[in-house]
Amino acid sequence: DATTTDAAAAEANVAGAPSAERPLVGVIMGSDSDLPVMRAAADVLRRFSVPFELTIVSAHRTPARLTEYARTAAQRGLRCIIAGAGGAAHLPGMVAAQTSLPVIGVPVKGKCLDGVDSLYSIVQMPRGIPVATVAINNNTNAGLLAVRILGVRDSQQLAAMEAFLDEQEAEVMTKIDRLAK
Ligand code: RP5
Repeated sequence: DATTTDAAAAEANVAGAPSAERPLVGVIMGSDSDLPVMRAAADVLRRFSVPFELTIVSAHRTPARLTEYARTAAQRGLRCIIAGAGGAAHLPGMVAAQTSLPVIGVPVKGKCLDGVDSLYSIVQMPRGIPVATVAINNNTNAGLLAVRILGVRDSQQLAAMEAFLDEQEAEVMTKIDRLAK
């Protein structure tokens, strides 16, 4: 149907050419309407040459798919999962409940309540099932946190993250210099 076609087109657009390598990060979202916001995570992963997969998994509309995705994630080689959702955002928590991989939750800002509903749904996980929650719509930080998680076991990724921090600092220093002139 039209929704599926739109989602597939948008997904292909975000994911770019399929990676020949096995994905290390799973980027999932509750709906294709989250795609414009989730794009930033894909951009960061691409920048750090991290193989990733990107797809739609809805906690409410495709609960069986959610279980299948979460329960097979580790054995498929994923090292962490970025899960974005809006509204009553159960996706990250329900994924974290069914995998031992680290899960990064992205509260997506919907049409109501400025995204505070999503933020509270994701950040207020009960004891025992952690979800590392980033700021509302902050997929850049979700991507960067995923790279840092990979950096624990991958010295190249660690070095790439250190270079990124240096670059960021240099950019600010240039602006400070410019302002002083
Ligand atoms: C959530 O419901 C999705 O993550 C999305 O942010 C929100 C609205 O979904 P649509 O009605 O746009 O499909 O599950």
